Amino acid sequence: MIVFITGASSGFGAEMARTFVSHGHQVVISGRRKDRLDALAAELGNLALPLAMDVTDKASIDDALALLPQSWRQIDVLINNAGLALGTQPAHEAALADWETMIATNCTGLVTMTRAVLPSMVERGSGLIINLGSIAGAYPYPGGNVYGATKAFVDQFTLNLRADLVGTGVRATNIAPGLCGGTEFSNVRYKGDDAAASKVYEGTVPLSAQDIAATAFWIASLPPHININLIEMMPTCQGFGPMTIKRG
Ligand code: NDP
Ligand code: 8X3
Repeated sequence: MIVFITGASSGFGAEMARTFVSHGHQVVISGRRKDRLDALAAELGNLALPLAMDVTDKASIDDALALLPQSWRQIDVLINNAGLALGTQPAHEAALADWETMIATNCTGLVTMTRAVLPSMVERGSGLIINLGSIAGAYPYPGGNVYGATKAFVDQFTLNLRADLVGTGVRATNIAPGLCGGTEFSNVRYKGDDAAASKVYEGTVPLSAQDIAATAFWIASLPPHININLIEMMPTCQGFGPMTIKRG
């Protein structure tokens, strides 16, 4: 298989690259930080191809895809993993620029990549798109505002892809994880406040990037007649908050 992973310079994406390469698959590892991609490519050997690009910039995506060598062009699996949360402030205090960046990355970036890669999958009658949603797309929490909304978009876009792709042989899946540690997700969300970031996981056994990578690999290894629409997964220690009621 040829697997194209966005956001492979850290976290889930890097671990998914390790998993697919360890099973003998070719993996395009993409992201903005070229040094990270080069280091991962050096670790993984010639089954990994580093490709620097920014999913918020269509020209950057187009340029990167145009650079793919001929033997890497037939993408079997696109994993739209690049994404981020910024901030935990309530809606009336959050920075508009943070909201715009989340929408540009988690929504616009994901659909731009999908639109670029999908036609050749349909033409070949096979392919798989795995999108990284989140439980934040299904359940609201204070400070989740636009991050949760972008992940709800991912959920519904994946289902609508399914609606369009029935009969084409192309599959689409949304993996929607809950609390997951060992990635840079919270460091990014708390803008480099690493103490606040690590507090998120204190006293928990969160999901790991390996858990997500194993899930993505399992989905991609299923026979072509099976489409997993949605996998929602949480660590056992995570549950749901009560409804908020302001009294008095
Ligand atoms: P990380 O911060 O470790 O990884 C995010 C990746 O996205 C990085 O490789 C980063 O690379 C890339 N990225 C961010 N912005 C861009 C951009 N504009 N263009 C290209 N690449 C970009 O986080 P995780 O691995 O934890 O998260 C991966 C995905 O999983 C995200 O979509 C996240 O929302 C989702 N998720 C995470 C959960 C968690 O608890 N960790 C739970 C549920 C979902 P670079 O900076 O080099 O561009
Ligand atoms: C990441 C999970 O609960 O921090 O998508 O929003 S959560």
